[in-house]
Amino acid sequence: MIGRLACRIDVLRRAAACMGLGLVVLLVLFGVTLAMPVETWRTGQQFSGPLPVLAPSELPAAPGRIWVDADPACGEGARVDPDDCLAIWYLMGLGDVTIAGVSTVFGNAPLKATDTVTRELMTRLRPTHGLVPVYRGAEAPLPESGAGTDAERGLLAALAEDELTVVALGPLTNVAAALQARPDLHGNVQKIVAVMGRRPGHIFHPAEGAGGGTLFGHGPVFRDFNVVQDPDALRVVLNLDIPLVLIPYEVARDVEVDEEALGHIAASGTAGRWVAERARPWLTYWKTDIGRDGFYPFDLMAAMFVAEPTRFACAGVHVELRRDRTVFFPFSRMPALLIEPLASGHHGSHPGTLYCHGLQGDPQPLGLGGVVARTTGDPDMRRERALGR
Ligand SMILES: [Ca+2]
Repeated sequence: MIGRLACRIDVLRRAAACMGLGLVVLLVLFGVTLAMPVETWRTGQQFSGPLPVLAPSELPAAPGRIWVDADPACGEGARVDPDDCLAIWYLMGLGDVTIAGVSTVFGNAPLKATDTVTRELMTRLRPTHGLVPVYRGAEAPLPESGAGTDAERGLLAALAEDELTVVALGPLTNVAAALQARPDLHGNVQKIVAVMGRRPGHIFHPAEGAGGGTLFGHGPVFRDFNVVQDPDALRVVLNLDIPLVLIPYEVARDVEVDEEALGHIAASGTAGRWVAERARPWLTYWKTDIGRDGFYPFDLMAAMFVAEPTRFACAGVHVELRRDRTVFFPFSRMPALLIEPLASGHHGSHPGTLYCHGLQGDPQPLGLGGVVARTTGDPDMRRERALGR
């Protein structure tokens, strides 16, 4: 009996030792994986190949009247992007664009915060740029929330007056709720400019081996935030017969907002100073955890597209909302808005979609409402794009 018990204890000891050894091997393999160099295909460049570029004459003209739907949360935390605030500040500075209204949506922060931040920003912009009404929108994704909000009523009233372009900087909840309620007004939506979309296999990985303080320099990986926040709203928008312009991570990668750019923005006036101050924690996060001197200004790129569409390299694409099986767990399980070039013969949905994947022409400063952000000017990326023309 005692001999049998000793034998069992011995087996258990050996099993525990094997498990321990296996765990150590797994940890070593995990560490080696993280320490491996980061291939550039993770940003969607080499992996997917070049995309065609439409001629400037084929791009939509700059709109005269827009509606901005946004989830501004600048200053609401060190890891909350200030992009909506920068975009609204920039759009308000465009002399030749009328902003019919600004609606707020949950996203970067709960609605209570995004609505408050928007109103604070608009109050600071009002003395120099005039009054633009703000409409409170959805506090949760469809179908729980979205219908019957001030945002929905405001957008529909503006559409009933005249044509406009919708600039959607957050989840599409408000836009979907409003437009699905009134098909008769769809003809007055010139297009929807939305910050989202990616190529299959594309992971939003801003460190790209640049260093940073986490995971051997691999740094954080971002989600296609506006897609995953409300895929049902996106599905509604994709089923509308309204032209769609996608401003993806990929094009934001062409521009960095650094200390110098924030300094210019701060020097522009009261509102610029407020926005720049609230953007600094985000810049610090990019410096310390991502290892870059500046951050990619996602929503600001959509605002720049409104102002200067011909500066953008855009391709006509098919789009599909589905899982991306070319990337690894857990990203493959998230809903993804994936694009394929029109020429690929892929059967997607929603005709009339532009995917603006880069900036056109030589690297040069982009106007930022009278100030300047430098372009990153990645020569390999531009060469690939030139080959795609
Ligand atoms: Ca946003």
